Amino acid sequence: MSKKKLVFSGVQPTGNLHLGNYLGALKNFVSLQKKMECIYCVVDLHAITVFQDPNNLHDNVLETTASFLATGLDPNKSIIFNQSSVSGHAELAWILNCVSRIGWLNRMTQFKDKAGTDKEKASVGLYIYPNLMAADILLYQATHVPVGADQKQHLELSRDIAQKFNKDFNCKNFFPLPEPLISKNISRIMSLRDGTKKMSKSEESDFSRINLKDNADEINKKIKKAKSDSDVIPGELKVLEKKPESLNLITIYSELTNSSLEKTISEMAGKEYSHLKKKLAEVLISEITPVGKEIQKLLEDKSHIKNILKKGSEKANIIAEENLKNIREKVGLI
Ligand code: AQP
Repeated sequence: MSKKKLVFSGVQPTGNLHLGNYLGALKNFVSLQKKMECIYCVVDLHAITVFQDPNNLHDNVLETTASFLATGLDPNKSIIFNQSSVSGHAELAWILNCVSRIGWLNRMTQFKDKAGTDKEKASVGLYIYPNLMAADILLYQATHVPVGADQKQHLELSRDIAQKFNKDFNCKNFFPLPEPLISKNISRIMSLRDGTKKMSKSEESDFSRINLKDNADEINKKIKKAKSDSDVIPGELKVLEKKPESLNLITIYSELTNSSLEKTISEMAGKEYSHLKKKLAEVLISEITPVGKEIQKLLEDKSHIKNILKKGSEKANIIAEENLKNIREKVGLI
């Protein structure tokens, strides 16, 4: 099998995409599409590891695809499709369920976070979610996976699974070991209400995140209400690190203005947070609201979006089937 560079990544259609998805994943997806072959997937099978209302799920798949397109993903350059339309994901996931070890899954912190205190009631799907993620990547022999830092542990598991498969079936280098591509500055965008939690679609309070579809008014309100500090902005990173909400606002501002964190801190040192918030709302409005408007516009023609997904899944299926043929052979399946 060829070991050329190939990017794979996915986003769950679990609701409005937000600034964390945008800075942690989508922006990176778009820049990679200029340099490498890329496959971007709306991972609907991952979404149902937590119950989704079927009508909402259907709409969210279309909206997530529209968000891909609105941020600049081009279906003529990248393969864009939804996971459940290529059955190879589920088939390989089963094979990898038999390669992956219970002890490895028990170490996954995302399961612990998402399952909460009553783990017995979490779905089995949520528990084995990382094996499906490994299948997503390995099905295409992907070599690079752009993700936010929250997914680093799952990526490491994918590498362990790939390595064990290669060893168990005596096929050295059969699966490439996928490399995570994690942006250094903005690996994790945190909640606007609690700087120790990541910004997330499923967080109850809408004030915890900036959604890609928020209008200028909503962005202004959310940034004004964002937790910060009564002191002026400190000039040292060490001091800011003890104030996670403040550091988060400065990190977002520095990312959106393409400036280094150090430069932004020295520019803001000694100023009131209201000054930072005003500037931050301005840059957010100028970068995010055009994306939101484009999402709305794309959603007016759902058949166009469905058509893009259909064409993408046809292309993805060809690659998946060819790889699956070899995988079945290695495992001894007829
Ligand atoms: N806060 C974040 N900061 C940086 N990157 C983030 N990503 C998600 N949140 C942040 C990255 O976005 C990509 C798609 O994530 P996902 O939607 O598939 O799953 P998730 O990480 O579980 O995102 P959410 O918003 O927290 O969804 P829910 O609430 O449904 O679980 C990934 O590359 C992720 O790293």
